[in-house]
Amino acid sequence: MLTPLRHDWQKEEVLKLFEKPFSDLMFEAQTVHRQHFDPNKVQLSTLLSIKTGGCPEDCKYCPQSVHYDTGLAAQALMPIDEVLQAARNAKAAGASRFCMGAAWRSPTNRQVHQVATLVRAVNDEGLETCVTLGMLNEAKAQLLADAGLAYYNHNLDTSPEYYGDIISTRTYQDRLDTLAAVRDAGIKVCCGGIVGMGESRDDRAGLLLELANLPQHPESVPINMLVRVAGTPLSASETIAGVEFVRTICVARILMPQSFVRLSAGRTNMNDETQALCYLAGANSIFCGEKLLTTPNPENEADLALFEALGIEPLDIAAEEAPICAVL
Ligand code: SAM
Ligand code: DTB
Ligand code: SF4
Repeated sequence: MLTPLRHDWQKEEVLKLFEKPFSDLMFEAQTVHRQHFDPNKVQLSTLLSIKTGGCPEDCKYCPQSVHYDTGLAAQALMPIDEVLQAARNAKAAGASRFCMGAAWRSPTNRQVHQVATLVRAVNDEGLETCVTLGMLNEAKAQLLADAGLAYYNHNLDTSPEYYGDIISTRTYQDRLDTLAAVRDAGIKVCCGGIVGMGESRDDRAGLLLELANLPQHPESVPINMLVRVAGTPLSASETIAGVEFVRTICVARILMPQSFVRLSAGRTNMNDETQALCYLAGANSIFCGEKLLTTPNPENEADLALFEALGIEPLDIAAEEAPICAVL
């Protein structure tokens, strides 16, 4: 029987999943994963920072905030020809989705129109589009939907309880409001968070609980491991153990059976074996390409070699509409 989609998870239930023996948790995650996806296919997205640095928000993990001196050079909105060249390169490297990120608190109307032009141009290259621009109201979300935007990324980042320790310049409710505006405009939602910011397991459970109890599960759930950037307040955070990270992936998979769970930032600090465990646990999407927004990502050759060793193939979105229901 297929695992039903639930939106009424309780914190105790989620914590009980985290506390299971690793082997039992992994088996449950794999069982759910195989009901909905081909376990040997992983979706590839590529990131491009189209407007870098100088952001007025104070997110303590972020190298792009003006509040912290990280030595990052700010850059204005990238010209369309450079964006298109990057999109073509991403497609040639096997990416099916092209994600453009801007270090804004919230885009102005003019900026939304400029990004809408980029979205149309990237769509014309035969790539799915995703953008992450900060807070949106309904009218701005609608403009992006009209341009053919497939996904909007906006993360909850952590649990409601820990959130205030990480960001003071926008509220959790602001984030939920943006997600509702995106959903109402008919754009698919990409929403996840970051682990390894000094949060407790309770907070990791709290983040996944919030995501799973949204009115509709995000189609894409990026789980980032904090990239510790010198100059940010979180640069000296204690690393999260690989097994605890894999547990987080397992629980995300169990709570949101039909969502793509993306093993996102932080892969340069993971060995092949930890990444392999993440794929076993139900992670079925990654960022490929040698840069995230401002920090490094594994080299393409390393990712391809690991895929080869594990028998994983990139998911061809055009050929196979996902998620699928595999026969057990
Ligand atoms: N400025 C927009 C916003 O925050 O809404 C969009 C870009 S912002 C860089 C997108 C996401 O990247 C953040 O929500 C956060 O989850 C993630 N991120 C930023 N810095 C990170 C880091 N050092 N390690 C892991 N994830 C990070
Ligand atoms: C997401 O959840 N992770 C990506 C994407 N959405 C925009 C961003 C990761 C950024 C890592 C730090 C950097 O490269 O600046
Ligand atoms: Fe700005 Fe986004 Fe970085 Fe926060 S995460 S400082 S909003 S770019």
